[in-house]
Amino acid sequence: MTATLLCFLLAAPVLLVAGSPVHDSNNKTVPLVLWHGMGDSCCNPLSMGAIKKMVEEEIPGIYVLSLMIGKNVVEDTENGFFKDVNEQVSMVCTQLAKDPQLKGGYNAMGFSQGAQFLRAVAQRCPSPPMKNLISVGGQHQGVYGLPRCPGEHSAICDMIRKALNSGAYSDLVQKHLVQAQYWHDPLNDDLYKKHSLFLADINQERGVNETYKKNLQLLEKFVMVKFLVITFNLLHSSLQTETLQESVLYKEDRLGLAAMDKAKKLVFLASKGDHLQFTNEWFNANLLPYLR
Ligand SMILES: *[C@@H]1O[C@H](CO)[C@@H](O)[C@H](O)[C@H]1NC(C)=O
Ligand SMILES: CC(=O)N[C@H]1CO[C@H](CO)[C@@H](O)[C@@H]1O
Repeated sequence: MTATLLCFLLAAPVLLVAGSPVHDSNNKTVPLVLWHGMGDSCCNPLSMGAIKKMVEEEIPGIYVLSLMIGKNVVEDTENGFFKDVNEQVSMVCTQLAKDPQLKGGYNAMGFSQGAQFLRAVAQRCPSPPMKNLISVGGQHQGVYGLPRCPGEHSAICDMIRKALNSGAYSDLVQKHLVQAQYWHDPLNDDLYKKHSLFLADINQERGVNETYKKNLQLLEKFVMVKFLVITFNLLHSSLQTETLQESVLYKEDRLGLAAMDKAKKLVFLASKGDHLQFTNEWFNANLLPYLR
């Protein structure tokens, strides 16, 4: 039998270079909310910090909020491994609703797991309105394996792999391990549907919540970036990739993606690099237009 999988790798910090922001008092910019990937934090100067700076430089006057889950960078990083995802999403919804700068709406950009978390924000929390959702290497159909894990966190990653392999769908692991909550073993679909606390809920595996569907339709664009090195490697394994249009999620229309596709709201982009590796030029040419 062949199983199907979409993108399934995790975060490595993105390397970018940027200068200092330029401010403009007469600005009509759309604020941007960033959600970092696994092993990363809101404010790492080599990843989210660099992206924030670069966007601020390219779009003078823009308000960029890089989400910190917890009280400081250490907590933020740990929470990316261990904090219940549904709680994280609900914290973020509260934070966004309270932020006066976001009242008129905002664009959202999520990296790796941060991308599926922001999709949950779009589906669950329509106010303030999210305009464009940009998913950079998101794993909207989940992961099955943790082949990449940020170097400095390799001990944590080994522990997580063990826990996932021994019982990703047990209640204990589900409740305490972020990656278990978007673990999707294509050979054990029933277990996934029944026990996945986060991904199976936002992907409407246990029944369709019309509110999720309606809220997702409110997006102006849903931009999905994939990284071609990963796709290429998959071709050499026993698993096969499928396009979003080939997926059951799309065919059963559990999220209204077909309608969004028809309305040209779905944008598929590819970057030649490995997971989360791209250049400033690629970012500016391909993603910046959705932030203006
Ligand atoms: C559907 O989703 C909304 C938004 O999160 C939630 O308030 C509501 O309780 C959900 N309905 C069901 C039946 O789960
Ligand atoms: C520097 C500055 O004034 N930025 C503002 C530009 O406009 C947005 C949206 O009104 C504000 O959120 C920024 O603070």
